[in-house]
Amino acid sequence: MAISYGLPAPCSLLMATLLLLIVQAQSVTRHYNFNVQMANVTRLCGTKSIVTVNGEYPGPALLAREGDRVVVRVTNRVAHNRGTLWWHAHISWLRATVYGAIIILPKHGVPYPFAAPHKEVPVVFGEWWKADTEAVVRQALRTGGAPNISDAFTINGLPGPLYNCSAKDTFKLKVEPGKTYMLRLVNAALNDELFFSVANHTLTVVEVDAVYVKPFTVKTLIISPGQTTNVLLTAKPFHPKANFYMSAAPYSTIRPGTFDNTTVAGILEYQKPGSPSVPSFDKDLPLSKPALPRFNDTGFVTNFTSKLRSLATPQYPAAVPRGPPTKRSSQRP
Ligand SMILES: *[C@@H]1O[C@H](CO)[C@@H](O)[C@H](O)[C@H]1NC(C)=O
Ligand SMILES: *[C@@H]1O[C@H](CO)[C@@H](O)[C@H](O)[C@H]1NC(C)=O
Ligand SMILES: *[C@@H]1O[C@H](CO)[C@@H](O)[C@H](O)[C@H]1NC(C)=O
Ligand SMILES: *[C@@H]1O[C@H](CO)[C@@H](O)[C@H](O)[C@H]1NC(C)=O
Ligand SMILES: *[C@@H]1O[C@H](CO)[C@@H](O)[C@H](O)[C@H]1NC(C)=O
Ligand SMILES: *[C@@H]1O[C@H](CO)[C@@H](O)[C@H](O)[C@H]1NC(C)=O
Ligand SMILES: *[C@@H]1O[C@H](CO)[C@@H](O)[C@H](O)[C@H]1NC(C)=O
Ligand SMILES: [Cu+2]
Repeated sequence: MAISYGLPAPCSLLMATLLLLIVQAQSVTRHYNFNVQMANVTRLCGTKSIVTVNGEYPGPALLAREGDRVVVRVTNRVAHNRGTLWWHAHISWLRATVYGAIIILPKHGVPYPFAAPHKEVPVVFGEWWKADTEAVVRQALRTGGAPNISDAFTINGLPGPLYNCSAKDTFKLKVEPGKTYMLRLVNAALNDELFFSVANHTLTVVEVDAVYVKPFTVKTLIISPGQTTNVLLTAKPFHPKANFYMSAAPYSTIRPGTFDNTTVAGILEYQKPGSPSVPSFDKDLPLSKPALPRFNDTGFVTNFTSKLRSLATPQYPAAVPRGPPTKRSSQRP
C-alpha cells in the first residue's frame, strides 16, 4: 500500500517495519492462569463445594485491549475429567461455525468400561444457513420475529447427498468388517434436538455428556443441542455388499414449517475383503436408509431417555447423593 504513495521500495519496507514496531509496542500479551478447582462457598446460610476458577466465584475477569494477545493456561484440578465435550463461540451466532469437539481420553492405563474400540471417530452435528448467520440474527432482532431456520444440517461440516449440490460434501465412515467403532457424537446445532440412526446397524450408548452410562442398544438415538453421546457401532462380520446412510433429523413438537425439517446423511462404507495394503471401498453399491421416527415422536424420546442410567459400578462410581432414600429415588432404583 505504501508503494501507491510513490515511495521507493526500500523506504516503504522501512515504513512497514516501523508500523509493525508501533503496533507491537502498543499491543501486549497478557497471561492468565486458570486453575479449575473445587471451593467451599457459603450462600443463603449453607455451604457447598462448587467448581471454580482459582477458588473465586465468579471467576477472575479477563481484561485485554483490542489487538492484544491473551494467553490463558487452564489447569483442570477437579476429578472426572475424561469424555467427549465440545467448545464453541458465544458471541452472537458465531457458534454456527465456530465449534469443535474436545476429546479427553482416560488416563494412561485406565481402560474404558467396555472393550476398547478399533477406532474412535468424532461425529459433530451442525446447522448450515446459506445466508450470513449474522444477517439472520440481525434481522430477527430487528423484526422481533423468529430467526430464519437453517437450510441444512451437517455431519462434521458436511451436508451430504440429500441436499442440493452437496453429494461431494458427504461425511463417510469407512469401516472394516467385524470391527467396533466408537462414534463420539456432538450436537452442535444451534436449536435442534436430533434423531440419529445408521441403516441396518445398532448403536450401543456408553457415555452421555462425558459420563459413562449403563450400556444399552438402540436403532435410533436422540441428542439435544449441546449434548454429547458416545456410541459403539460394530460393523457386520462380512462385507454386506451395500452402503448405509447414517442420518439425522430433528425432533420437534412445534408447528411444522417453524423448524428445519430436513435430514442430513453421511455414508457408512465397508472396506472390500482381501484388501491390499491400500484399503478400497465401493461407492456404487446399493444404499440402505434408516427409518427415523416421525419429527414429533415424543413417545420415542421418552422411551429413550428412560433408558439412561449412570454406570455407577465400583470401578466407575457415580457421584450419587447418599442421603436417605426419597420417594423418587426409591421408585427409580
Ligand atoms: C470443603 O469443606 C469440606 C468439609 O469441611 C472439606 O473436607 C474440604 O476439604 C473443603 N474443600 C475445599 C476445597 O476447601
Ligand atoms: C429470511 O427468510 C426470508 C423469507 O424466505 C427472506 O426473505 C429473507 O431474506 C431471509 N433473511 C435473511 C437474513 O437471509
Ligand atoms: C434444489 O434444486 C432444485 C433444482 O435446481 C430446485 O428446484 C430446488 O428448489 C432446490 N432446493 C433447495 C432447497 O434449494
Ligand atoms: C437392511 O434392512 C432392511 C430393513 O430391515 C432389509 O430389508 C435389508 O435387506 C437390509 N440390508 C442389508 C444390506 O443388510
Ligand atoms: C418440511 O416442512 C415443510 C413446511 O411445513 C413441508 O412442506 C415439507 O414437506 C416438510 N419436509 C419434510 C421432509 O418433512
Ligand atoms: C405429529 O404431527 C402430525 C402431523 O403434523 C400430527 O398428525 C400428529 O398428531 C402429531 N403427533 C403428536 C404425537 O403430536
Ligand atoms: C417404548 O418402549 C416400549 C417397550 O420397549 C415399546 O413397546 C413401545 O413401542 C415404545 N414406544 C415408542 C413410542 O417407541
Ligand atoms: Cu455455550
